[in-house]
Amino acid sequence: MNRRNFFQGATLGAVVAGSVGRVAMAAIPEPVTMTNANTAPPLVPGTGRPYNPVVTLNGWTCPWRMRDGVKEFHLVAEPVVREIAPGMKATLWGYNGQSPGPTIEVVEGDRVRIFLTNKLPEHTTMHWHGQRLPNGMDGVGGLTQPQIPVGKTFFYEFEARRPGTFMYHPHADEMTQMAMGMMGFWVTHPKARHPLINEVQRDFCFLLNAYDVEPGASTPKPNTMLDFNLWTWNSRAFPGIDTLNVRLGDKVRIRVGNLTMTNHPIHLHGHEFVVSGSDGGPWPLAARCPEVTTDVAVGQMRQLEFLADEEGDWAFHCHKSHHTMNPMGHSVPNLIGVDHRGLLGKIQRAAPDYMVMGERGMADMGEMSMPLPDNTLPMMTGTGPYGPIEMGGMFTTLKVRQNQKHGDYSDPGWFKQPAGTRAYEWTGKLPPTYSDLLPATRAQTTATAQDRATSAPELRVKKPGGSQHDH
Ligand SMILES: [Cu+2]
Repeated sequence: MNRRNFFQGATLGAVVAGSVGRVAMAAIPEPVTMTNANTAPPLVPGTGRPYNPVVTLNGWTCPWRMRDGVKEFHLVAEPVVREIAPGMKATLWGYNGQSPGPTIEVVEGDRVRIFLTNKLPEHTTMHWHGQRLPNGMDGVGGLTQPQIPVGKTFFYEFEARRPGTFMYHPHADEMTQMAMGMMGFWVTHPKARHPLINEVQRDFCFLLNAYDVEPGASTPKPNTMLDFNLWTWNSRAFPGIDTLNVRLGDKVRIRVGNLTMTNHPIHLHGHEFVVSGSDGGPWPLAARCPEVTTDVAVGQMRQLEFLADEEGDWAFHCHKSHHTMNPMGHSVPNLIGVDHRGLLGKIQRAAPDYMVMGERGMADMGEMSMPLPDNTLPMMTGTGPYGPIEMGGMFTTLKVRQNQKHGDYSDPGWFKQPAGTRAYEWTGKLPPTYSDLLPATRAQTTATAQDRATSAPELRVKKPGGSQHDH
């Protein structure tokens, strides 16, 4: 199925029903393949209970067919070529043409049957992370089922018993198969209004993953445990990660699962969110507190929820600074503050590829267009309205716009900041808009100081060897 057909299938129920009719007599549903890494529009359910679909960042939702009241999906485990960002493609293993595989969306209480065809060069299985299910459907090769041999199709069947945020991945030669990109998202929507599950206008999901691909190569090294060089969301690195585009005033949920080898503190600018749930289920209200960063540990899933009430282009990223970078040599010496004028040329005459960290920091790299080996990404790249963004890896933007239409997920372009609301060079006096703000700010400060004087306990700080100072 190409993108055009998929759009039709996603938006026109009749087309879905027609194609279901055509294959209804077949024993196994035809697998659907995605040919690109774009964010597909939400797949509005044509059959089964209605729900508010999710949008998978640089991904898509797996179409299904209903047969005798059972929702049937067909996943094909196979080698795929995934574009990590424009300019770089990786040779991965995935499902139905992409890594990660398509998101599975079902409704609480649905009976689900998933056919899994193994087109890998080795055996595999599928584990349904977080699900309540019969033991024999848990997908741990050797423990709960025999491995699925090359060329064979197995099926899994269970009831989606609890609503929530889940994922799927193999439990067979795990280190290799997950390092190669085999994983996917799973969302079980509640069958009715749930006291702990909010209705939202935008519901995004993606998985955190990481690869170690030598610059110039395309296949990840599965033996790498810590030293990854591609930090990705749904197997995409900035600037290849699509932006999250929402309408001002939308309630937004972002579901994140971590299948890397380390934790990721996920950080949102300009808003506070609560963690409303995890793969363990919706969290009790008393357990939700405002945050701007939340750590997602390995094997964990988190749902971030917030009201998008500040217009603008807001950075949304992992807060580990090395995870917002693309491939770099880890043996690059730090020469900040070292005057090495003249040195570089001499070394490069002996070793033409030699490169040093800039003596002023690394920012120059954002603008530098160095010759790169084929099929790799600049270390930090992506250009905004004010120049290079100096980011890579796990970084994208939440775009909040007043005139973004309901249900419109297209990129509105860069935010046009109202005049006088952007940081800029001090030239001796403040612009009128800032001066206007000052009296209010001063009054607030005074009030706070008075409050402190009347209510806060007095602090006395004794400096070593000095006199006491009141604060
Ligand atoms: Cu990270």
